[in-house]
Amino acid sequence: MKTEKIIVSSLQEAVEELRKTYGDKAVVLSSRVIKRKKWWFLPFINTTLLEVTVGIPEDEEEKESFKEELEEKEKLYREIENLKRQLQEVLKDPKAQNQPVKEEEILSELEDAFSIRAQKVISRMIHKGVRKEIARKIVEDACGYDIELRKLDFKEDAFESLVESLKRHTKVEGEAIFDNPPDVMVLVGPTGVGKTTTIAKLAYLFKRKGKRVGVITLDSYRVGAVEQLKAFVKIMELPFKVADSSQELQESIRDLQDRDVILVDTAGRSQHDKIRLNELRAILEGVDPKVYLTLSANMAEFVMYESVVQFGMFPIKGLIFSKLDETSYPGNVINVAYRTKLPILCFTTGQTVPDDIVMASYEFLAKLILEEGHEP
Ligand SMILES: Nc1nc2c(ncn2[C@@H]2O[C@H](COP(=O)(O)OP(=O)(O)OP(=O)(O)O)[C@@H](O)[C@H]2O)c(=O)[nH]1
Ligand SMILES: [Mg+2]
Repeated sequence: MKTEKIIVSSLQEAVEELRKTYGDKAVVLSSRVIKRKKWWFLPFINTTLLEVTVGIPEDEEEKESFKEELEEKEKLYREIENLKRQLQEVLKDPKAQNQPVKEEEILSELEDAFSIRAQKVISRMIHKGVRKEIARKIVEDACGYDIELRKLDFKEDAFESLVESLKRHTKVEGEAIFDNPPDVMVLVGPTGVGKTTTIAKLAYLFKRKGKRVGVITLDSYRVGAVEQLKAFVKIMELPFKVADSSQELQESIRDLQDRDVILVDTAGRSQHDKIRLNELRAILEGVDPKVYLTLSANMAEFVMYESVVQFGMFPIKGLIFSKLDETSYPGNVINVAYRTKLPILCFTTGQTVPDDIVMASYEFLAKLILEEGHEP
C-alpha cells in the first residue's frame, strides 16, 4: 500500500478529495492537527489545518480488504444515522425534557390493559425517568394474559419477570469481562464523567480476579491527570505508562505484553470537539482496542445520545454509567440501553476507589427501576 500526506481543513474535505482522486479504494489512515500561517504578512495569525495520511491500495487483494473495511464503516455510519434519527425524535418529544408526568394520566391509559400491580410498576418506572413507551413495552413483555383478570399480569414474581424482559430488551456485559478480559481496554467519554476514577476501580477488580493488569494514560494534557492515576496505580503495585502519540502507545502496549489486560485512560473530550476526537482516533489507530464509552447517569438523556453518536467514530464495545449516586432518575440509563442496545459494563456509585462500582447485571437493572424513588 502506498501512503501519502494531504493537507486539508477538515476530515470531510479529506474524504471528498480521496473519492475524487482515487475513487473508493483509498482510506484515511491517520490525521494530526497542524498550525499554518493564514496570511504571510500577518505572522501571528495561524490557522488550524489537518495533515491527513491516506493509504492507497496497490494490488487486487488489498483492494478487496479495503472494500470490506469500507463496507464495515458504512454499516457503522448507517447505525449512527439511525441513532441520529432516534435522537431527533427524542428531542421533538417534550417528555425528553423531564416534564412531570401526571399519575392519573398514566394510570387511566393503562387500567384497561394491565393488572394493578403491573400498572404500579409502569408508573414507578416512568417516575424514575423511563420513557412511557419503553416502560410499557418492558412490562408488557414481562407479563402474560391472565384469563381471570382479563388483563396482562406478571407471569411470576414481578422482579423475576422484569429480569427476563430486560434480557430481551437490553444488553449487559458485567462480570463476564473478567472471564475473558480484552487485551486493550480504552475508556473514552466527555470531560469529568469519571473515566480515570473508573479505570482505577476496574484495575482493582481485575487484579482481585487474579488478572495481571497494566495501565496506560493518554491524558498528559490536564495538569495533575497523570499523578491522579499514578497514585492509585502505585498503591495497587501495577505497571503504569504515559503515552503521547500512536507510536508511544504501541510501544507501551508492547512493554506490557505479559499483562492479561491493559487499561487505557484518555483525556475527556467534548462530544462536539471533532478535531480532538479525530486526534484520539489517530492515536488509537493500529491498536484494535475495546472501547468503552463512559456516560454520567446524571446527564440529560439527549446528551447521552449525542455522545453515543459523536463517540460512535470509535468502535464502541459497551457503556459505563458513572455517578449513579448523583441521580434520582436512573430511567435514562434504561432508555439509552434499550434504544442503543449497547452492552452495559458497569455502574459507578461514588467517589471512593475501589469500592464504588457495581458490575452491571439484569438483576441490578431491575432493582434500579423497582426501588422506591421520588414518587408523588
Ligand atoms: N459522585 C460521584 N462522583 C464520581 C464518580 N466517579 C467519579 N467521580 C468524581 O468525578 C470527578 C471527576 O472524575 P475523573 O475520574 O477525574 O473524571 P474523568 O472523566 O477522568 O475527567 P477528565 O479526565 O477531566 O475528562 C472526581 O471528583 C471524581 O471523584 C461517581 O461514581 N460518583
Ligand atoms: Mg481523567
